[in-house]
Amino acid sequence: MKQVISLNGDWKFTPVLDQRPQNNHSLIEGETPAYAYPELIRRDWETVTVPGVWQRYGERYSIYEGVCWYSKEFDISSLSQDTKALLRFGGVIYRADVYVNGKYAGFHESGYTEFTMDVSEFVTEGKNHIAVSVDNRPLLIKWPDDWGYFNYGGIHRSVNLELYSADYLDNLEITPDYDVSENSTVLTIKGNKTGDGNISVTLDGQDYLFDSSDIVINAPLSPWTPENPVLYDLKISFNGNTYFEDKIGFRNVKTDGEDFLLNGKKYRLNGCCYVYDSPKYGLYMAKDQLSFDLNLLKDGGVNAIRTHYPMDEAFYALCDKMGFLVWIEPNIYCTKPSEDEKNTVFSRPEWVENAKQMIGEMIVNSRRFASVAIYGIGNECNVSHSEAMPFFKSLATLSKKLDPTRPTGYAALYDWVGTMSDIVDILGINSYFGWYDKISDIYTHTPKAEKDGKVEVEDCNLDGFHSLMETVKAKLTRKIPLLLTEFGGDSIPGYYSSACDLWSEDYHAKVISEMINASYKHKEINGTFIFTFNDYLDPSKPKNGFWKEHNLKGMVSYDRNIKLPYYAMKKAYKSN
Ligand code: ADA
Repeated sequence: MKQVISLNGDWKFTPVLDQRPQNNHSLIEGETPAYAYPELIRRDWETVTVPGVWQRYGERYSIYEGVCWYSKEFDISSLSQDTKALLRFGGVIYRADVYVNGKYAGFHESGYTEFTMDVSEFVTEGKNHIAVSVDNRPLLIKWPDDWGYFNYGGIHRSVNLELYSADYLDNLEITPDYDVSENSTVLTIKGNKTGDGNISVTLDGQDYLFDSSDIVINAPLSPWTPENPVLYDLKISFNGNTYFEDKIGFRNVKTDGEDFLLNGKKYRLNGCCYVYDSPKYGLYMAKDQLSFDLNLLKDGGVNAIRTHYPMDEAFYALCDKMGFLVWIEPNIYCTKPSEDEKNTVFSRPEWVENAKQMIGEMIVNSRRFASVAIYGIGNECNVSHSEAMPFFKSLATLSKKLDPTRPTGYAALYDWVGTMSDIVDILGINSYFGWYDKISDIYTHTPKAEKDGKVEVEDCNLDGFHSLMETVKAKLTRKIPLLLTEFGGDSIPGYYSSACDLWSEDYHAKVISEMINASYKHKEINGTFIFTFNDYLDPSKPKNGFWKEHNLKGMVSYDRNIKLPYYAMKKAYKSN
């Protein structure tokens, strides 16, 4: 039997303002910090809502980096000797140290993936207490080591306690695929069955019985596509108890030479990147924000989304329902050691392990969703470094082992492709022709025309882009599909210019339409991902009077007001 107790809702919360060692998680090993005592009087702690980020709990936490403690009491109505108790955290950014009833249950590092902790030996029948210390500081290991998006802190995704007792089914792995030649689903289910009895699966009203938990179901159902995102009811039960009940879609994603294929046919990805950052919720992926954003993307003609880090289940579920193909990746991001550096993060065991852990958790959490199409393994790293290739090879191998049905991808910085085409199935190219090459000085980012004292109508001039593509093609070690995984420019929301000044929405719109048109000149390019859907907090941008803490490459502003480039995207994608 499985019982789920939601630990979402009110928690007690306090920041640790005195960060000397005795107060944080790194205190004397084996000793419980006072913050974790169940009986501690927490009169002076605040009541906050989980999921959430502390930057939204009050103005005073907006730039706080450090340790905060969370505490909650909960009841377990009945518990038997052999009950397995599993805490499931959807995401805690960044390090979580968990205490149950004052006992240390373990820790987890990396902020965007789901993880579980077996707390069977710590829970009791009746009243229980959980305390979590959350640390968002970039300490020893923290991918990425270069921050391109805001460093939020907190328990930003759901927390549940799962209780398994007597006969049960756990560790369910559900992978949907589609056999194009047979016109049939390939639903693979694996799990861990404790006890005798049959597993019953109901798919689209049809019942199937299995005595083992190694299941494949071929059913004559219609394939899922972004244009027709058909989903079917799936229920998995064991000895009369339900372990999974949701909608599921089936499709086949693969590559063939230079082509990206969906359900056996060449498919063009009209994509947009999505660095989720909500003015209301920060990193917490609330359903109303997701649905607002995804509706705008759909209406803008977008059929594919690329994210810079693994997302919440709610996002994948909505993409399944609304019809988006999704490229997800762990935040192995912009890591560029110079050639002469040795023992880089690409080879240090604790960093490598952490990267593999992220890939593993990302795939385990997302593989049941039809929308999830490509597993990226990194973004804009120095892949020519001698330690990079073995690192990325190990990530690609792990990805294939955990889910052989999905292609792997990598997003390269311009022509920094190394021998990546040997390792991944799809190569993404990020380039900003028509934008960064138009700006004279990387610190002030002054428009060239203005600097020379001339005002002239800006033209994008994408010659550089076309020669980049020739360089990339020459560097490929074999034929694989290419995608433009980032391109665009920045615009200040509400800055219009008939002369098409740089930083205006007009110029931004022009770059978007000209780049999409330019992509059609290269048959190897299977799709385009505009960077990015919304403006977002970006600490990596210099404060130059144009950027004021926000990355301004959004089709919509941070507050989700539509910018002119959104209409350019819509026009280009709807006419293709
Ligand atoms: C890179 C990076 C993005 C963003 C972008 C930019 O391509 O992958 O996250 O930072 O640059 O705005 O320049």
